[in-house]
Amino acid sequence: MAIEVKNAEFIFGAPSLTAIRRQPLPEIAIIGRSNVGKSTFLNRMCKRKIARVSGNPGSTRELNFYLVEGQRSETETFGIALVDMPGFGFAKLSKVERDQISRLAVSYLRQRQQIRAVILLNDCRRTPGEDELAVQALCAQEGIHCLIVATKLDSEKRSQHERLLKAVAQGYNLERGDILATGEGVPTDPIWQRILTLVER
Ligand SMILES: Nc1nc2c(ncn2[C@@H]2O[C@H](COP(=O)(O)OP(=O)(O)OP(=O)(O)O)[C@@H](O)[C@H]2O)c(=O)[nH]1
Ligand SMILES: [Mg+2]
Repeated sequence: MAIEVKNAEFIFGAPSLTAIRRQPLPEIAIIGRSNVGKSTFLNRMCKRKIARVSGNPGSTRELNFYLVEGQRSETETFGIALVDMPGFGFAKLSKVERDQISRLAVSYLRQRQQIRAVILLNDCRRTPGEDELAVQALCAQEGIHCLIVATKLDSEKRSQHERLLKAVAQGYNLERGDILATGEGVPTDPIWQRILTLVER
């Protein structure tokens, strides 16, 4: 049976570490460059428009927490929190603002007990930059699993997909099979399967 999302809703936004509320569910953080498709990814995973997708990059300055509940088999349910993080590398923000955002992200990743994994989104047409590699390194240092998901796959011809995904994987020093992809019309089930495996560890 395919994984089915039964309920998904915004629970709270946190502009600072102290504003992050207690909540009992395991958390999966969605992180990546501004405009990479984090909010779209969250909506696609939940099959609902719950996160705001903006044509205005850099508009998310908070950690936004979403409760996601569903059915993973006839008999088993699941509940997790997906955390939409502010995008990094947005050039139009001031250095002070960018530093604030990255401090918030780093301290959340370092200090939050129930974080189970990071989903690091990477445009399928780009190889990772310094910021993406810094997130991968931070996760390794903190012992947090970092799953790379290549975004906007639908914007490229099918004949190019494997070449692009191999290049993205290589940029992270990974194998093609280590990374997953998303885009319009790309099934979300393999990503859900991976997320639920990571939550169970
Ligand atoms: N073709 C295509 N476009 C996408 C996809 N995902 C996102 N986009 C477009 O990319 C732009 C940014 O999408 P968002 O989901 O808002 O990106 P974000 O990473 O949340 O951006 P910030 O919150 O500003 O960091 C929007 O114009 C989306 O429509 C995708 O899978 N395919
Ligand atoms: Mg967003």
